[in-house]
Amino acid sequence: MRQRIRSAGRWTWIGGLMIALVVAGCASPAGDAITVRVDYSHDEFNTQFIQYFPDQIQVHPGDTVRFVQDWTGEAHTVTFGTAVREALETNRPLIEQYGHLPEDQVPPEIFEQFLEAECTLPVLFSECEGPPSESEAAGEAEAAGTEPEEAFPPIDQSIAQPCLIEEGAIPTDGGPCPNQELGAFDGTEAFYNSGFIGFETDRENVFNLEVSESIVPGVYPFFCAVHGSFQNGVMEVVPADQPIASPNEVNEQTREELNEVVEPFRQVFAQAQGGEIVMGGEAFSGNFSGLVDEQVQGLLNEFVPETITTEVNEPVTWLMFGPHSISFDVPEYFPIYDVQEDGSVTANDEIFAPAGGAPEIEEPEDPTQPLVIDGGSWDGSGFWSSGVLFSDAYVQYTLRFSTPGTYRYACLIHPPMVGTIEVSG
Ligand SMILES: [Cu+2]
Repeated sequence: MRQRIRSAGRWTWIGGLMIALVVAGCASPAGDAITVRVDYSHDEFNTQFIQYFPDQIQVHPGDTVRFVQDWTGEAHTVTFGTAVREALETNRPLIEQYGHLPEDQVPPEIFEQFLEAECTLPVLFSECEGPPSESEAAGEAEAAGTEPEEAFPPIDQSIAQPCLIEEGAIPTDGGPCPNQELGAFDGTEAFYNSGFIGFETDRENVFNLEVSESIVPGVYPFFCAVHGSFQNGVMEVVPADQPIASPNEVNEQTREELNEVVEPFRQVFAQAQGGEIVMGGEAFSGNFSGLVDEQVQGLLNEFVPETITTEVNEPVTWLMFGPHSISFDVPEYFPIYDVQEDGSVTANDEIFAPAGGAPEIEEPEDPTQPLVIDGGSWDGSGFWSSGVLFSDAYVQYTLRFSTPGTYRYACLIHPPMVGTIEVSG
């Protein structure tokens, strides 16, 4: 399934995806390394942010930068290289200037300029036509009928796994990169990709970037090859004899930036707990499955209220903002992605499809219209899932329960996102 997801009113692409993979721990944390946070889950409510915090850092040659990712269900990479540099240098200022606007308010020539650059970037689920970033293997497999129509496209292994291309083009065959030993980053590499930062803990998933002693001072942009140039940052290498911000000062800046992006979510969360939110001038009330805010490049991943009480065969309706599923009796181990013994990263197609008798998802012809689905009834036993649903507007999903009981449910692409239904007879 390929989704164009306009998150929180921004013209970006967020492959609504999640990864549950375990990789061996990286090198031990460098003592005085600068830390960049990748994504962020707030401690008062679960969130995800398709951003780096901070998105501008200064380092010295020979430094190590710790990229530390919170586990929100989303996969991210840290990707540098001369092959991606130009596109990032074009798009970063465009995003800074226009990124907060809804797509239809961005001047068409700007949008075109953005797309042209974006389409030269290797991005996991690109919507650009043809190479380089589209996995050609996906199209071929579909054409040959070897993949079910709704299956997740194959994962491009040169994005999912570490990849170093010293010179020349980035592979587009979907296979693993011949060289996965990154070594220190010297700034001359064509493609220098961390691969998916693997799951270790909720808070401490680390990619250590070693900056080479021999790197030429200057500006090195980077981005996430899962989410495209909207998730970007810049590392400035400063000569060793010039001062830069200390790791503590960087952390303080990070904290400030996080507080800033969380604040609008705090407000919409409080509204939802009160039973009503206002989005784009429209009021919505009821049960919420995920929340967004127009100002924020991110998602608030909570079911609100956390517990819903209902009666047998009474309809329960959720309003869903952002991509989510409503899933009962979830198998204990149900990763979105898995790492195979040979290191290849594979997707679990079952995550995205309806299960247990839930209706097939028909995407609306006009993606700006809400997606309204009657999920029927669940009898309280066996894995049941709405499938992962998304609409640019919102999804309205209704389900009934034919058996009294207390049921836990979850969103399959956002691991911390869980709720309870109490059904009385
Ligand atoms: Cu979710």
